[in-house]
Amino acid sequence: MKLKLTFLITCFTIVYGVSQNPLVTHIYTADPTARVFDGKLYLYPSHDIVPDNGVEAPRFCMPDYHMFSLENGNTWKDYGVILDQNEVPWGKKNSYGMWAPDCIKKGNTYYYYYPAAPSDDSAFRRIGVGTSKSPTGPFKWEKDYIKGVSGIDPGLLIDDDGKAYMYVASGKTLQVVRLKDNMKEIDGEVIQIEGLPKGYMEGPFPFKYNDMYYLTFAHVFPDEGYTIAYAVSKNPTGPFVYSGKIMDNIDNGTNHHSVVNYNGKWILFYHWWDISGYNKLRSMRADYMEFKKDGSIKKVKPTLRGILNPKVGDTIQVDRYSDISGAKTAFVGGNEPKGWMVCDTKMMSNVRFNGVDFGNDEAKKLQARIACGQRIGSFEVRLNNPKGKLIAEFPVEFTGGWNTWKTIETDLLESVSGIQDIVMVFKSEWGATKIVNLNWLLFKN
Ligand code: FUB
Repeated sequence: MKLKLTFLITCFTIVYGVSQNPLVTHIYTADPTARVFDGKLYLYPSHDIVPDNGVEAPRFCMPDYHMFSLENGNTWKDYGVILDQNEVPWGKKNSYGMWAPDCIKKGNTYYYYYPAAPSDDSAFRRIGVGTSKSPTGPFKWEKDYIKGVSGIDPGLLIDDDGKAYMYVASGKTLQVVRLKDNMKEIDGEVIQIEGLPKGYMEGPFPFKYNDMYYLTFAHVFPDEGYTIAYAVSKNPTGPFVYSGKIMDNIDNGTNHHSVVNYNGKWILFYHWWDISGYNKLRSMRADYMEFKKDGSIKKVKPTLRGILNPKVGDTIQVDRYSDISGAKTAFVGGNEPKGWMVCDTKMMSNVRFNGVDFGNDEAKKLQARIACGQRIGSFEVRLNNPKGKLIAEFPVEFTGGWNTWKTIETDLLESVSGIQDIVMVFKSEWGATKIVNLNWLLFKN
């Protein structure tokens, strides 16, 4: 555990992440709200940290917000801190309670909603708002919180008629309130949402699909723990009909999500604790989501692979596989930057990684980052399945040990175009249980 906790973290103003799950590895991020503005994908998560020595922090230690955008189809750009807890005009200082935010566009203005502990102690969390002409800020923060409503996890919906609704979680239930045109004041009473199941709920995220209102939320089943669930209604304020789970419990302390349609595909963003091994230090993830013909949502299976397509020139973290057989993954050691590797590669074990974008026959060479403590065997890269077209082959070489890393390179045997699934097949003598440790692959032109 200690090893995992020391895994991170230096925070730069702008950095780039990777295209698999978890989405970023340089800081802990939770509660991802994804939004598409003018065709570009943005993420507005919260930020978990390890408290500094001597700092009295609540169980979730959350001092500020970062935000991210998707660049070049496969990397996440971090814009740094967009709001610090001690810049909240109405907030209690050093309360480390900057929980799940949201951002929405109305007209030409972006409105960023966030919960924080108020200095007047009038509620556990109040909700503040900031405005900007850009989805990436800087935001101008309102001097006071939104009066007449309290709670956590604001989730926003702007209906087709331009009316705005804010959903919040408060007191284990979910509420909704209409906002005035200025988006900074409530319009009418806070409404308790009817038709939802029993059990603790939080993280309401609304969206509209085929003229139905979908309210998705984190829901704690007594014997299962956190799930992601949804309910539907013909009216934004309900009553809603509980319609089932979008994601089962994934052995996490919390789960919190958002749903977005990006380039014609539905994506569920959520969090887990892949890097830290501790459920208060979370990391954003994403997987594709599908609707059935009747409008119900197919349950999403969490994957390591995630959603994006690495291109020629990108590092492919094969330990974030689509499928694995006869091999394992573990944290890398030795002279390697932190990350994961494929290891314990038995004779004929294989790892599949779907969706590599080869462009128009752009790749001519392939690099592999390996560590190897023996000299016998090879590994192949094939298309589609373990017996598919062979596109590259590496004899293994002794690198100095199972934690001593080296980059090796070979020419591609075939021309490859378009988006392809690749499969790495490990070969040696029958009975071999450790052929090579593989960290990443990189196709080059
Ligand atoms: O991240 C802090 C809190 O944990 C969020 O507000 C909840 O939804 C849960 O994820």
